[in-house]
Amino acid sequence: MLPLVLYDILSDLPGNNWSTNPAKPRFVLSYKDIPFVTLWVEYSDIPIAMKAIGAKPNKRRNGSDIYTVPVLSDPNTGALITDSLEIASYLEKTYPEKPIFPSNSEPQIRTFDSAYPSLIRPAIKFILARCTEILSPASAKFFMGARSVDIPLPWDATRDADWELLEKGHNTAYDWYQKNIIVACWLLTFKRVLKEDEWARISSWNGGKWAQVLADVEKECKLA
Ligand SMILES: N[C@@H](CCC(=O)N[C@@H](CS)C(=O)NCC(=O)O)C(=O)O
Repeated sequence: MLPLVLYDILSDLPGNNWSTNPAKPRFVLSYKDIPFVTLWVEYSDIPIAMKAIGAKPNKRRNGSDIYTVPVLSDPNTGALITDSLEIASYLEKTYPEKPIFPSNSEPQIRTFDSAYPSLIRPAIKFILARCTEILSPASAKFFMGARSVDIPLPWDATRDADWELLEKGHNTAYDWYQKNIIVACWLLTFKRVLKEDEWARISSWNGGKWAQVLADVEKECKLA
């Protein structure tokens, strides 16, 4: 099998590997033990480089075209795919071993993927400011131009309030994970059907997470 090629973004960090969207297919490729190489692209060169290889543009929120990474090229099939989740779907279909969407969870994962940025958006300015610090001057300038369309300048990396907002966003994300009703339904059965010491055993896993999940769902659903 020929190694697949992942297009990702260059940075000043040792080993690069910092950008959220390319991280998704990188995790998937690695998880599935699929051989791949990475081509690191300067942020400011993304449109030129992606056009040059014939990658499809992505869409901005207003419907206009934008060239983005990640892009994946698979020399084994000839596929050239734009967009992190489209790549994940392709990898799942083409290389089904070690599934990444168990129990038909792809729609749920896609929903989470599109909802998560709204949780951290109130705190995004200081993250964007930090990103400019790890890019080359040309890429930092390009990045500021591209991102300030949606998130207006100035970006300030020092506001304490942003830390609070980031933590608040993650508390919500944590809640989404904790209060998974399907998991809670199983936990309910375990609690009711298993012996007391057996349920205590499950309750002790992951720092008490599972008993807490059930308690939270019961409380939320007013069945406590
Ligand atoms: N929905 C796309 C978004 C990709 C995306 O926005 N990539 C950024 C880097 S993380 C990019 O290439 N931006 C180009 C630009 O801002 O001009 C995906 O999931 O791949």
